[in-house]
Amino acid sequence: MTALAKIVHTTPEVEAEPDLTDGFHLVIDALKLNGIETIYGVPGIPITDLGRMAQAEGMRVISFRHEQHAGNAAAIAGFLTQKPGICLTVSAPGFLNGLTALANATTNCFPMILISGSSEREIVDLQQGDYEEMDQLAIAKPLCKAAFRVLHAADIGIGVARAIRAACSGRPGGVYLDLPAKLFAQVMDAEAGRQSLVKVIDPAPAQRPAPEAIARALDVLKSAKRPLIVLGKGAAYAQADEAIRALVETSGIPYVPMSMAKGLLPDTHPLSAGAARSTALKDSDVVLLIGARLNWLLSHGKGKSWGEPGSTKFIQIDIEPREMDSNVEIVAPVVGDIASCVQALLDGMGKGWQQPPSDWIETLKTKREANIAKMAPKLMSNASPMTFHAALGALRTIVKERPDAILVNEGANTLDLARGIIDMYQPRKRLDVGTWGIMGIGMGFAVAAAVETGKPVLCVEGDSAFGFSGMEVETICRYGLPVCIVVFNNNGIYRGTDTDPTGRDPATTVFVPDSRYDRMMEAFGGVGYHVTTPDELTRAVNEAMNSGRPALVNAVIDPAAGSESGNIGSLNPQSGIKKKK
Ligand code: ADP
Ligand code: TPW
Ligand code: MG
Repeated sequence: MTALAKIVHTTPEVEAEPDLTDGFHLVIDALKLNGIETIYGVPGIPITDLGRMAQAEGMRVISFRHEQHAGNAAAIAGFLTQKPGICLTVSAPGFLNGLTALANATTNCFPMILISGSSEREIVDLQQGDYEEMDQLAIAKPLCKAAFRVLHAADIGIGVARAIRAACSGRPGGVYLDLPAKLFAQVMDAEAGRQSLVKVIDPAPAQRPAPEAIARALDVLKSAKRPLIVLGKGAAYAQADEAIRALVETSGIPYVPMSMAKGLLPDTHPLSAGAARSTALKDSDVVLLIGARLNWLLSHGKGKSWGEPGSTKFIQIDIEPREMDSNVEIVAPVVGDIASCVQALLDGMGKGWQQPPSDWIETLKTKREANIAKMAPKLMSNASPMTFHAALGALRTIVKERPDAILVNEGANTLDLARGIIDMYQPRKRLDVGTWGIMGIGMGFAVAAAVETGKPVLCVEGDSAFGFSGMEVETICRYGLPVCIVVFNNNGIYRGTDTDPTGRDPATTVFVPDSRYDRMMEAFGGVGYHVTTPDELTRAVNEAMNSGRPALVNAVIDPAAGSESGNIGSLNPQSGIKKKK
């Protein structure tokens, strides 16, 4: 059903007026026509009624406490569904709050559309000081893939269509759509309005790779003695799960998953080299990148994570041609969508494909088993307070028993150690801080993961990380979402043991010691748990996840256990000035 509004009431004496529609209803109709059923946002002038009307028209409108979290929800909804997630905000400050999420979505190649109300062009452009005045379009432009403004109700259909296509096609990303307040109230004939809407046909068309590119890639792969596949979150996004599994298994090439590609094949797969990552990167001679960029997370494809310069050849599958050679030479660029490219490689391998030399497979298997064995006793520790490893050992078992649950993860030690310790078994079940290592995605991702998939969500949060979006526990309670948050409470950022050398203030990295985050959840009617041992943690999380109700487990972690910046301490600049002894 469309949302035609009878704006003008007819009376018996007056000739019947034509049916009318307005900007509000056209925005809703345009979204619904394109299969978009959910909006994440924060209400206020001029979009309060848009949210109300969208709800009345049957859309799901999830209201947050802060736009950044609504934006993060929209972004991860985009990642999970391949449809742009919608974030709706008010003008200037609400827009700016949402902008961080839009920029982060663009950086991570997640399709989303930030729709912000704005104040009147006439006043903004003359800088006459309107309510929440800001040139939002100009500010958004450098931070997203595309930015559009609609001034006439008759253009809403095409504006929404452009935004959807820009977000989803090619490399996905964030799009900004500026809707000035006056637009919402503009009235037009309902039939003309209906005609003006555009249903985007095939928003992300298949982009088939050139046959020469596939032949070149296969030649390079065939020449490899120690080949490796790196799966990135682009591969997870592409939803080409069966083809990717077939490529790995047919080729017999070991693979390393990037963080959000974990579970594309189960981490326990015999060809997974995740637990032998360092050896796999360093010793491989040919690397096939599938939806993974050679950015800082892969040491830019050079340096000490990799073999001698020139000893590793890269083949790269990516939909974005300009990604090729961005850091090092790509000897076989394969430009196209992952589903098509992977299928073309598989077809080209045919029956006569030679599996990689067995000594390479054995090397990685031995390394992987050694690393797993080395880790095992740490995961069993019963020390109190808990170490990160012991607490994560407990959660690892829970995730193994609940493979369809979605894991949201942020923090420093809490992130890096969870990524290594918690095995994933299904695609798109691990959502985390992504390309920027951004703190604050936790609750927004959790809300959207629950709303979009209906699956239970387990959030594993550093106490600092949680604080960035913690107020959204109210949102989680309000919508009664099946989200269990575990706060790894080590009293601070990285550690809880630092002190101010002058003795005046708390150190910059510490929080109120022994805080009870569980009580935040109780404040809004959810269930709080306070746990100090792995057994208590296991019991609490199982109880919470069985109940399907919002819960927060305050897990006490040894404040001395963490390391500075988790695994990336080496990125910290060091002062050139020697400390006086
Ligand atoms: P990770 O952080 O997991 O290494 P990145 O975000 O760096 O992953 O890389 C994801 C890459 O995937 C981007 O370069 C993006 O262009 C690409 N990508 C996203 N979707 C597709 C797709 N459907 N087909 C091909 N490439 C894609
Ligand atoms: C938006 C810098 C990286 S990790 C982190 C901060 C503040 C928090 C680490 O403490 P936490 O984890 O979560 O308690 P743990 O287990 O090590 O104690 N602002 C933004 N993003 C980032 N990445 C930072 C600051 C940072
Ligand atoms: Mg901490």
